[in-house]
Amino acid sequence: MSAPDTLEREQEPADEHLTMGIDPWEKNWMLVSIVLLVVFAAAITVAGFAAGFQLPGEESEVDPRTVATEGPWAEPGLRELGEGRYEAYILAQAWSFAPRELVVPIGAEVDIYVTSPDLQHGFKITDTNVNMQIVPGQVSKLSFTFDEIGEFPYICTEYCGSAHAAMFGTVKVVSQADFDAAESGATDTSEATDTSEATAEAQG
Ligand SMILES: [Cu+2]
Repeated sequence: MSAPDTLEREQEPADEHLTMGIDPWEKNWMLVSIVLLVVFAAAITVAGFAAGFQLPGEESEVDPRTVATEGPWAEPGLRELGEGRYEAYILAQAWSFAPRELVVPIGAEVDIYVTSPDLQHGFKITDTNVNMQIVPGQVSKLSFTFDEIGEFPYICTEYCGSAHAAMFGTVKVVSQADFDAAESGATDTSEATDTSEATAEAQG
């Protein structure tokens, strides 16, 4: 046996250690990679479906030049869709949110649509998992159910210029009675039926 022949043989793994021609170490790495892929897929599934984490959906594209004057963002705010269901249109612009305040009744399931006519912004509602990137020309949408009474500030989370820190607003989650009272107070102050007590409370 010549010397070069011996060297060549030592570099090859011994045939008895191979499974289907695969080195055991390589097989282990393949197994680890497959397990990791399964773990990642499970994590994304749990986050997306059980924990409600969603990417900002590209619901539709809008023209950033006209979005502030035409369409639903021309009159930003909350609109009722049905029993306990609402939609909120919010415009993020340098350096404010329109509207500044969103009053919702407890238990309200709100579809939140945010867009920007100018720069890239962020939209995060404190103490919730609502956290979106706002890009001009794109609509970012998330749904959230407000089931706790209180004030939840929303802020811009992407630096957008000198007054970025002044860019904030508040979601006020109130009782159904307070919400009804505020609504009827805004439209008809003379209304006094079964909500009269709540109305008096709200006005007092
Ligand atoms: Cu900002």
